[in-house]
Amino acid sequence: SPVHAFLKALPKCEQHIHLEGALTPAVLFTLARRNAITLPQDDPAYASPEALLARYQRFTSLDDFLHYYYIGMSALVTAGDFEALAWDYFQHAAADGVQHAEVFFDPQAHTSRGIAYATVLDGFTAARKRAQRELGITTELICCFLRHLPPADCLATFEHEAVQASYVGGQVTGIGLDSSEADFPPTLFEELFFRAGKLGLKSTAHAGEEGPASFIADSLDKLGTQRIDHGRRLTEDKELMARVARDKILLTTCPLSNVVLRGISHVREMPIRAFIDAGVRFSINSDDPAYFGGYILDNYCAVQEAFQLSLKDWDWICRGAIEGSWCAQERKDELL
Ligand code: ES4
Ligand code: ZN
Repeated sequence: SPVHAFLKALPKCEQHIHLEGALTPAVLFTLARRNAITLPQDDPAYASPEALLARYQRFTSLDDFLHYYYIGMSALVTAGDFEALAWDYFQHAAADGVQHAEVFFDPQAHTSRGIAYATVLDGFTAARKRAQRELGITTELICCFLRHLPPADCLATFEHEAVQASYVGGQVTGIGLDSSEADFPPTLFEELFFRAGKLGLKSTAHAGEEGPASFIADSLDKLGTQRIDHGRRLTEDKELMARVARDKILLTTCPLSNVVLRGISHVREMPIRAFIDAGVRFSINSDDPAYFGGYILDNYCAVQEAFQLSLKDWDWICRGAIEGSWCAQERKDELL
């Protein structure tokens, strides 16, 4: 349709995609077999890729999803596995009209099961180079920390020699904070974000996905993040909303994710109109495309179907996503 073609052609930036969330059931089963990884025998969801995909359509909460997400990534072992995963995502992104992608990964979920950080990084780095060369899309890597783990574990990972080298070497642009939100407030991670800031790293945190608006305020005030991932519950604090608009803080929203994980019951409940009216900058993203039934363009289409935005609205959304990106100014100028 003309609408689909219009949305596809928009110069999109994706800033909220977990590379491990691009692992499809089909690839998961292939890698598990190849790497001799045993999937849970006591959960019928692991009977087949089809059964697993069907289970993904019945998530009840963020934690229900995360359970499957962490099991899924246990099939990733070699640098080639990580490269193939990221390359698969970059191809989807390019096909959807993404020009620039800033992608998350969860090192602790790999190092905790004996996979070296260098293995993960080497795989992703190879895929990024190929994406630039063969697809013409630019990418940045954002190293996320798992907030359900003790802050001391997060600090230890941050200080690990190979991790520090990836910051100094410029392979990693910034840090993020993800996993289960409600019981793990941002204030637990002040030291981590302070140290990242001292190194000149950019930072962002998941906030206002399942947690309250105060987690958004604390991420900005106590962690010093430049962006907020999700941020859907910002509308619960109108004063904070005005400040986020004034300071041009980018929210990286994920409409289909929020519906699948039951934060809202329909995309119509996303505060898209409220954000536009208040001048709050936001981007539209896929989060975990293999788990939530859609890549970035599916999210753009769902938003358009729900809100019937104007050309001017879309131009403003895409402009905000470009301006809120962490790439060099010259690249932004190309995209604008
Ligand atoms: C995530 Cl949807 C979501 N929320 C928090 N952490 C995550 N990690 C991967 N997907
Ligand atoms: Zn996320």
